[in-house]
Amino acid sequence: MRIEDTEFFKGFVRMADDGWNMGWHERNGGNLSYRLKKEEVESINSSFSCGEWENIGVTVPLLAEEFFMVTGSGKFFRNVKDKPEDSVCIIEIDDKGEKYRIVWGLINGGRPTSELPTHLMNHQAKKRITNGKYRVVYHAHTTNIIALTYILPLKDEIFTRHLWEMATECPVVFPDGIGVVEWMVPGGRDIAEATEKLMEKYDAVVWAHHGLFATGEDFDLTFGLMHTIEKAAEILIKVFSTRFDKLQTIMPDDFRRLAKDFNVNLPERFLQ
Ligand code: 2HA
Ligand code: ZN
Repeated sequence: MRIEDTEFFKGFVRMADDGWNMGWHERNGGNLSYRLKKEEVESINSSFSCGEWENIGVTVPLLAEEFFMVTGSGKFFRNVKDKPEDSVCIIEIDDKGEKYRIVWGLINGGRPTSELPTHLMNHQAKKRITNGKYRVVYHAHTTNIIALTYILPLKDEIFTRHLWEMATECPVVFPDGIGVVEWMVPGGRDIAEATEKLMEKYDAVVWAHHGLFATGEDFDLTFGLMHTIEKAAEILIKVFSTRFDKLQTIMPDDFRRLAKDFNVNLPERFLQ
């Protein structure tokens, strides 16, 4: 079977395009991953061609020998629909959960999403807790959730309660609440571990001044959770009418740490 003709592939591409159309994926912002079912792998593995094994950066033994479809690092959600073979890939995890290799996609080169450690640690936690039911992890730069991280205390209880108040369906859609991670350098093990810890309790975790992670059983439920939370945040922003001062923000030293990790030059005159 052609990979492009499978239901999971079509669902993945449609979800990426929906996210783009929501305005949550400026430039290369955001990332998406899906854990394939055994029968899905068997239906397509004749078209695999295996790359080199690479370190994941975290260890995920519970995901040994699993396959994931993931967006590529530096790739734009805007292009997934028209150029999926350039924008996404399928990866295989090794038998120890320490390495991955690309088996399909990213035909013009590249790597899986820079947030692969967070995606895989979230998948590992959810696979364990839900007995394998959850298969999707989604990260988006949701405008109104990000705005709220400048004006609300960064506490699970406060974010959850405010968002629950914004629409009656909210406590029904996310009864366990949502978690909040304070500002951290993205892309590494520390933020992956902090997020995973909260994903043991919640299906969605806010990254302060950055975006939101959502997890779920399938594409519909995961996209729906992201959409519901972001819509509640939009209502709250409208209610507040932006009358607060910022309670916290990204600090000069944080920008300096970011510059170091991401190898960019941020002139000091902007950081005084
Ligand atoms: O560039 O969203 O968090 C992808 C991201 C990093
Ligand atoms: Zn991001």
